[in-house]
Amino acid sequence: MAKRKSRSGYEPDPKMKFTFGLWTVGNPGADPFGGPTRERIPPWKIADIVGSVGAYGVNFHDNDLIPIDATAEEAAAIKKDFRKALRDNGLKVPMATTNLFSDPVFKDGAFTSNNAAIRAYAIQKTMRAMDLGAEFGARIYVFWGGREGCETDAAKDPVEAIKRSREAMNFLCEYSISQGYGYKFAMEAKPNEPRAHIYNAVTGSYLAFINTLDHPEMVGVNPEVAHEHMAGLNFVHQVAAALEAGKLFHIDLNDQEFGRYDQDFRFASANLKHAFFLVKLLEDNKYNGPRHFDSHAYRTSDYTDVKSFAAGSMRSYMILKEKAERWNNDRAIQSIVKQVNAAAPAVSKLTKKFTKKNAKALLAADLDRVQLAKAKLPYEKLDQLTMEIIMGVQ
Ligand code: DIG
Ligand code: MN
Ligand code: MN
Repeated sequence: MAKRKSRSGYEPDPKMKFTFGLWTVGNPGADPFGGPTRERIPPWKIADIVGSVGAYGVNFHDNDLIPIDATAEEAAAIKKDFRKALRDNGLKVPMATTNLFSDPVFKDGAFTSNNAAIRAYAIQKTMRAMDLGAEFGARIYVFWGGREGCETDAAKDPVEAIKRSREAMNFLCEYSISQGYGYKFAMEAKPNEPRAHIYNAVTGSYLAFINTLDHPEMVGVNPEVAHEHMAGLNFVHQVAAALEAGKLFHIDLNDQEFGRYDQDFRFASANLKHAFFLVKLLEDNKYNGPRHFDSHAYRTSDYTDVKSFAAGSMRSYMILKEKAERWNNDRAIQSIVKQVNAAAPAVSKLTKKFTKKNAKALLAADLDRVQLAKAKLPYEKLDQLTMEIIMGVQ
């Protein structure tokens, strides 16, 4: 059996491209029921914390970096300090995005607002944020429509909302092309919060929406663990659908109790089994995009504990990555996996491609359902072996 690594043996691997948003490590701990519990720190200081735990990079919304009301001089000074911190810490900026949810102007949506001038302002703001992201080398651009929704369907026609989203996305794809930014756009779903109902509630909604765009090849998805859990879904299956469609352009890792508000917990800190199978899926499929921790420390943490949150996020991923390798190399497990995947070449070749001959042969095939139903499926044993790897006894 592979020698277990020492406690310190799970350093973040640069090939994992672990990233944190400025808004995650820099989250000052406010919530809807209370103000900040930590001092607000500038982007350069957040980058120093992210660099100190050995992350690959840092991401930002336009206004995480440049406040919406900053003067040109203030913006220049902020960017100078931030650029220095990126250099000093060897950090990259793989992803950028737009804050289309904080300012009151977006209270009834951005791209889907009922006000045409606000829709235009949202697109303008995104163009400027795309410029800013490109300035720092970002090649992935995330769209999270936190305000694209409603509290009452009396307010907006959901079909019209889709058309407005499509108009914005088609325009912004063309903008990226015309500017030569080479962005890969990644759409992030969420079922609710802050709106009572958010359009494109789950990743699957976006996988359908993308195909209706003028440049579907430029657009993929950015699934987030907490958001699909809020919808009561199996996150691993949503990511599998995105991977299989070649649309997993980015991923937001965190954790979440089912049936709760968006908790954005530290990765793997709530549902260890789901986290294990997610890491296994990403590694088995050689996902090579950034692994972004869109999460934040408990409100009770000081910045020393925030560092533990960030380091723990990456460490848990590395530990689960090793456990996934154990699972793939475990003889007892692999022998069950082999046993339950029964081949039947005489008939399976018939359905690879339809022909009248294959259809005739399949209709004539002797397939005895009673006999077939007797196949052994020792999933209890398989799951116990899996759980023992997760629990650390294998
Ligand atoms: C929330 O889960 C959203 C926003 O934080 C951001 O727009 C996006 C980027 O990861 N995730
Ligand atoms: Mn979230
Ligand atoms: Mn997110």
